[in-house]
Amino acid sequence: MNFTIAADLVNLDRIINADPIAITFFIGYMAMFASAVFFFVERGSVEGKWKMSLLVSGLITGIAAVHYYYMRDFYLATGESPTAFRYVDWTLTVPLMCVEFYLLTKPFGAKGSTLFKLILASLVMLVTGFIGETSGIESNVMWGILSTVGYLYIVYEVFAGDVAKLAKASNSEALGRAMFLLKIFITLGWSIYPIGYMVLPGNLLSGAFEVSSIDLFYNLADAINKIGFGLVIYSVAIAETAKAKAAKA
Ligand SMILES: *C/C=C(C)/C=C/C=C(C)/C=C/C1=C(C)CCCC1(C)C
Repeated sequence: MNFTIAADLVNLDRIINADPIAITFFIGYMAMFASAVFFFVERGSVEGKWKMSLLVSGLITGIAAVHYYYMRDFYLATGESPTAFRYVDWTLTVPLMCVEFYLLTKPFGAKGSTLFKLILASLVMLVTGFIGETSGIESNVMWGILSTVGYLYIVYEVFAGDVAKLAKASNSEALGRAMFLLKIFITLGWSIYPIGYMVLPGNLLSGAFEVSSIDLFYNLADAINKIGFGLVIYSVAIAETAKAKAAKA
């Protein structure tokens, strides 16, 4: 008992005083948790089809909150990067982000096959990324390149493939606005992850940053992409709900 209290105090001391990575795990956990509560509660303020989009945003941030809880503890206990937790989190949440794209374009005719292609590409990206992070110095560049192929395929779908064509054909101002912002997330926001990956020993940025800073990159990127992405969808949902109400009145 006394032993765990002492260990907790040591951990708390690290969070408060010295360790920026521990701090970002701690803040990440709270921010994901608060966002999940927000998206779940706000489902009540939006109309019809938008409820499902907010539910998915709540699930993405809720799943991340649980993983951050464990990642923070793992990091504090071992001082090491919680790679396995990280990839379990992403394997659940990135396909859910693909579902968000699907839900946005579904009223304009998106097909299940588009969703399937997006999810498949994200799984290729994540499985090869995980192998790269755990396979060591000789091969992480090669696995990183394979993973980037999956990533670029998603970018292609959103900029020029099915998702882009449907968004264009929809003539919906709201969807156009959402797509514009989501494209920024998927290019700038998501590119923080491969940059973080490149600090691995033997990779392109190794030596430029400490290896442990990989979690700073990932934690920053997760906050931007999971919470920011959800907020974009939320703002479109609120605007569209107000429009629908005005049309009815
Ligand atoms: C909520 C989590 C998200 C949005 C995670 C996204 C992750 C990526 C876009 C990861 C991409 C990677 C590459 C493109 C190459 C190197 C390996 C990865 C997995 C870090």
